[in-house]
Amino acid sequence: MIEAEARFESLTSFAPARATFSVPRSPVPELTIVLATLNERVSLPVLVDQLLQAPLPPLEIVVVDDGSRDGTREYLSTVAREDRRVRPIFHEGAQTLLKAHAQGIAAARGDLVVVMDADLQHNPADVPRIVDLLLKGNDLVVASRYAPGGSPGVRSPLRSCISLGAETLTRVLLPEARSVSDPLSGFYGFRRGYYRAINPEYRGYELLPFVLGMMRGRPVTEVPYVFESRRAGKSKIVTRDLSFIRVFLTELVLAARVGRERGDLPEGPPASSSAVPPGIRGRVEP
Ligand SMILES: Nc1nc2c(ncn2[C@@H]2O[C@H](COP(=O)(O)OP(=O)(O)OP(=O)(O)O)[C@@H](O)[C@H]2O)c(=O)[nH]1
Ligand SMILES: [Mg+2]
Repeated sequence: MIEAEARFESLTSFAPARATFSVPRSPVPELTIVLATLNERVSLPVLVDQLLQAPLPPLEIVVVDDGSRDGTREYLSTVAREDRRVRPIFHEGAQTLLKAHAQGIAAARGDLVVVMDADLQHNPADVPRIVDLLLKGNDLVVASRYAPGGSPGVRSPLRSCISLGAETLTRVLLPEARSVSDPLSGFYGFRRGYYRAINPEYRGYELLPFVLGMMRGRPVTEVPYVFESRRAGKSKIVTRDLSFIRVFLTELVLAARVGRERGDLPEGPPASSSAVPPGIRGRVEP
């Protein structure tokens, strides 16, 4: 291993978390919605109910919980017993959103995958639109706060500056991110056939830069969305101690590496995917 690689490995590795896979299996779904939770007891039940009732193809909801202490786990255990479409994966400690999402996708069984936050800042009413575009043959659909009609919501000047800096850095380091208006969106859907497992020790915040690299430059379709204000629970990502900056920078370098390792990437979508209607990809759907 060359020196730079060794340095990144040491930055990104830490003790493996113990996982409990509590998985009552439902019939194979077409769609997997991947959620990560850290103390989301108030928002999660509302989100799960809305997703289960939404006009969507047969689905499962995989929820990766990292040691929540506010009753989220108890809720998940109960709902999973009642409805086999909800599949919790329990970890003992916080392991970062990137790792949690990667684990959720590794457990996914649907040909289509949607990733979103569990705190209702991503509106479940937007999910059918993303899924519809995937069903029409789009490979990666990104919900964008910056596409016409979208909004990043109300945020402090500091938070806006942090977001702008992070987005700019992402575009500098990642060529695949340059054509996307919201390259750090946490709300997106893709065909699982394009996904390639990342090193399980990588940690960070957003998986989308990695997914962009895995798409091998295929066009990305964007849909606008409004980032809602958090109404319950607390933000976990932007913390006072600024350690998130180092984690984020490391994550971007690793994502750029995934984009460069093109020779190893899967060639195309799963056999079940439909033909792509001409002209629908690579643009913003109003
Ligand atoms: N499993 C797991 N989930 C996490 C972790 N960190 C955050 N989450 C979840 O990831 C989602 C997004 O986290 P937030 O802290 O709300 O991040 P954010 O929406 O970018 O920030 P705010 O706008 O301040 O809320 C929520 O569903 C969190 O519960 C983690 O380390 N592990
Ligand atoms: Mg949030």
